[in-house]
Amino acid sequence: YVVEPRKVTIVGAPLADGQPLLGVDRGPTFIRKRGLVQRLERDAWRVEDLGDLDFEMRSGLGRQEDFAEGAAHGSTKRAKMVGHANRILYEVTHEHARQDKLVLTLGGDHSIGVGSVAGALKGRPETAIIWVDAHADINSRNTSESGHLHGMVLSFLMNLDNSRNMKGFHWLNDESIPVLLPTRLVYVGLRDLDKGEKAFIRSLGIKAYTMHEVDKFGIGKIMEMVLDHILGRTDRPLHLSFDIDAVDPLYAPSTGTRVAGGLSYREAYYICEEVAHSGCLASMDLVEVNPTLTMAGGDERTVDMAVGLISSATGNSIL
Ligand code: 6HN
Ligand code: MN
Ligand code: MN
Ligand code: MN
Repeated sequence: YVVEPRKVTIVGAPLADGQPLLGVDRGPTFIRKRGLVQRLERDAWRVEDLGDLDFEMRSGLGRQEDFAEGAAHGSTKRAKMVGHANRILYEVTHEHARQDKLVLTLGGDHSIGVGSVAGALKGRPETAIIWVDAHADINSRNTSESGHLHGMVLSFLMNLDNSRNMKGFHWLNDESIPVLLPTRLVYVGLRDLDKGEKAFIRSLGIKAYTMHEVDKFGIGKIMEMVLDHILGRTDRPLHLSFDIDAVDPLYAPSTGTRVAGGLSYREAYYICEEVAHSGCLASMDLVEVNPTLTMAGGDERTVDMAVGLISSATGNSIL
């Protein structure tokens, strides 16, 4: 599968409402400041940067108001705001996927994956997804223990427990947006799952390479198995959803839900290099970068890692 030769669209998705910590909405700004566009241009991409989308709701669901807004409507927090933002993102990513471009979405928290993947699936229905994350992000409103929507992305895309009927997300009930099939998803890097998530993964038979398998087989073999599982001999579009918290906090500390025991620096890069090598990358999210969480003096490791991983996934090879 080949996107229109070397054309990439960058979409900033400055959303923090899928989790409780401010700052992750500034991820796209930090990533651009560290030279993303220049890196892509140097690698011979024609870059169209759409800037940051405007997710403001006129109806007064501002940040200042209680984050626990959701409490009044059951346990899921800020569903209206997150649903609204994702609808906007979905429309933009769909439009550019339809035009055969590489679509790069900069988060924002991982809840933006609802819109970016829905747009990818509508524009390129054969799309398969590699979800690189410490977490499985597959809770439904029934299984979520936190009510945070960044932990529930895949339940919307797969319509588990009828998620598409949640307030804010009705727009997903559109036959032209394919429901994500369990066979079209593969996880890498998992190490912190909720009980209900384990049950979903087992009962749906989703392929999951946790850190245990990374240790056991090594990242080389893992990526062979990942690509074999979702591509086989076919040539379908790949969507890479990369949550920076998949990487060990030693290398990527500036993120909201750190979990020890993650991907090494090289393992993270290797994943992106192999995705590039497949020649099938059609869309990508880089999410959960929150540099404001690092102590005074600043820490550029996490943002640099984000820029480097995007650069590798889009084909910048070492030699
Ligand atoms: N992420 N499983 C936890 C929850 O709240 O549902 C953590 C989710 C983390 C989500 O990192 O994108
Ligand atoms: Mn995630
Ligand atoms: Mn995560
Ligand atoms: Mn290879």
